[in-house]
Amino acid sequence: MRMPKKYFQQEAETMPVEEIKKIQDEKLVKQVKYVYDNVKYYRDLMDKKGVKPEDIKSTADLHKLPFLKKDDLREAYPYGLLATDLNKCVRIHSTSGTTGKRVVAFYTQNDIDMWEECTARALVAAGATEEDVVQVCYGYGLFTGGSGIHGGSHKVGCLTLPMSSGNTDRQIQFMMDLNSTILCCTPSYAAYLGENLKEKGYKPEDNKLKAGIFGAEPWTEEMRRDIEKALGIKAYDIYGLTEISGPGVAFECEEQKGMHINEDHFIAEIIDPDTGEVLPEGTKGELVFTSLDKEAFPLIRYRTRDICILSREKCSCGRTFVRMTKPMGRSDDMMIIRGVNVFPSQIETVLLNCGYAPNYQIILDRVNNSDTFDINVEMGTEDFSDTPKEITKREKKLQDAMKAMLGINPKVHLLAPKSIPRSEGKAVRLIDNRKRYGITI
Ligand code: DLL
Repeated sequence: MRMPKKYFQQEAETMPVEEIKKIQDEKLVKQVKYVYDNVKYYRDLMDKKGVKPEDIKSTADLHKLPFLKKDDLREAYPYGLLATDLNKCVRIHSTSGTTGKRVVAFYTQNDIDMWEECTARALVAAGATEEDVVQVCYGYGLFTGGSGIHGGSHKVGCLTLPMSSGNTDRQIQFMMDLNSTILCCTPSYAAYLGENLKEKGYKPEDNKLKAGIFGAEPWTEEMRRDIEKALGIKAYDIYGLTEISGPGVAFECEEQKGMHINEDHFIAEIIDPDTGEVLPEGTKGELVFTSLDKEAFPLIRYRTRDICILSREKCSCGRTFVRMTKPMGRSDDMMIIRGVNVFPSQIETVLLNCGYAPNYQIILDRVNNSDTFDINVEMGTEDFSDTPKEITKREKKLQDAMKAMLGINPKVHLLAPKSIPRSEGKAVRLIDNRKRYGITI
């Protein structure tokens, strides 16, 4: 058996912090000039703030630059933030926007290579070598999970099983017949697979899995322990977002104490979500990313809305990249349901498009490690019906419209007018019973 390599790109992953800073300084100056010259949207934002590319001489000047928010992406949809000729782009991926328009991110071949190197780093940190069989059950398609990990797995030289999500019986059959050694999926699906394996009479030692790389949604340390026990593996966290590339912006090493951010490609800042002020290391706040190498869709000071803490404490794995904690919450109202990002404003858009008033309530819970998602919606007094057949028909129609907008299927319940309790102040739109299990997003 081949000894696992410790790092995919040792030089980059273990370089002294002063060197990381130097590289970031140089790349930042170039990237800011590049966006200013090539993206009118940025030029306007910077001009409005009175800052020119020449004002940015190093990362110490980063705070002078304007933030970019998800709303900017909606405003610039679809090509407004594209920094290169569309002919140079080879792929798009997409994630939820706050209303009907989705976020679309573009990639050149160099962008894809850089991203796949990041996911390869994550795989190697979890012990991957070319002898491994990597079962990728993140979704393939517009979602970045499947193809991002898939590309990294190729770079490491692993045998890659492009399973995509769902079809649990086939997942288990391939896992057992093809001897998968590394499992990549959302943590809730990993837990679900563990339960299914048990139901089918398999013990943890019956599979050949040694590690799992799980992310795209919040999960707790308790959940990590359950998954590790159920599958007989070591479970690693991985973080990322479509806007910045996808999975692999940050990844866990064998220490399992926070995720190393790939700082040769991205600068991370923590800000106060209310004031925008940059906070010192070790303080809890909103994570902001600046890309350093992206060609098609470079983002400067992009507000992720994820709340976390950064730490530069030395890590025994030898990597020098700063570490982020698991996201501890959001500074907006985004929910992650079965690994899919959902905004209440998307639900309101569907209701309005389908002729309903936005009197609704979202109820989330977790049953057998899987999210349940119910939406109660009031009927109006004019179109009220109490015929069960008619109600079922309307519920189905609304449910289909929700599925088309959100990509996941809620259970829609139509209720009599005025049956959702009115609150004195802000409407209580969300009842998230998953908090009982430590899930905070
Ligand atoms: O979820 C990318 C990804 C795919 C990451 C596979 C890891 C594995 P988006 O769909 O754009 O991209 O969603 C990004 O998901 O801002 C976080 O709020 C949340 N998120 C991602 N990873 C984690 C994680 C992908 N490990 C949003 N823990 C981010 C908690 C996570 N939340």
